Amino acid sequence: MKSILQILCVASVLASPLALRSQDVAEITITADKVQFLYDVKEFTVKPAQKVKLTLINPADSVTKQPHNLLIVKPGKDMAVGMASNNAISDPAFLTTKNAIPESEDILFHTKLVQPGTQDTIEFTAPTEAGDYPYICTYPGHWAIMKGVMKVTP
Ligand SMILES: [Cu+2]
Repeated sequence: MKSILQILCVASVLASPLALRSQDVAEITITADKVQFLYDVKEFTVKPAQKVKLTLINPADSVTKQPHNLLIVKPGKDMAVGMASNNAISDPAFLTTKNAIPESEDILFHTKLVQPGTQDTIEFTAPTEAGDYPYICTYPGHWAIMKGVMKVTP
């Protein structure tokens, strides 16, 4: 009888032949801090045009009950999109049906507004252009510190 370890080794070799590795889906999981407005992952790297599966987890917290989202924006546009979210707070639908996503052409990909104790997974194709793509939470007031960078590197 084969050991579990042997089976796992065989399975991982079969699942990721070297030649196909650049075509693999990048699976990224980012968890919001329970108390502070922070993501646990501040940076991740993908290849141009790589398929990406990104999950944002918002851990349950009965005290703060703080929702978060995650938006990936064009290089250098984190402040512009963040300011747009601050300005959108007067819209009554902003924190409900609009998922705290401001209207901006600088937003490339985004999760929904993730309530405590839930998560959201999005799938997208990374930009073809190499660069540093900021990601931010646009719940009003969070974007200045709740941020990270998706590096697209050949
Ligand atoms: Cu947030």
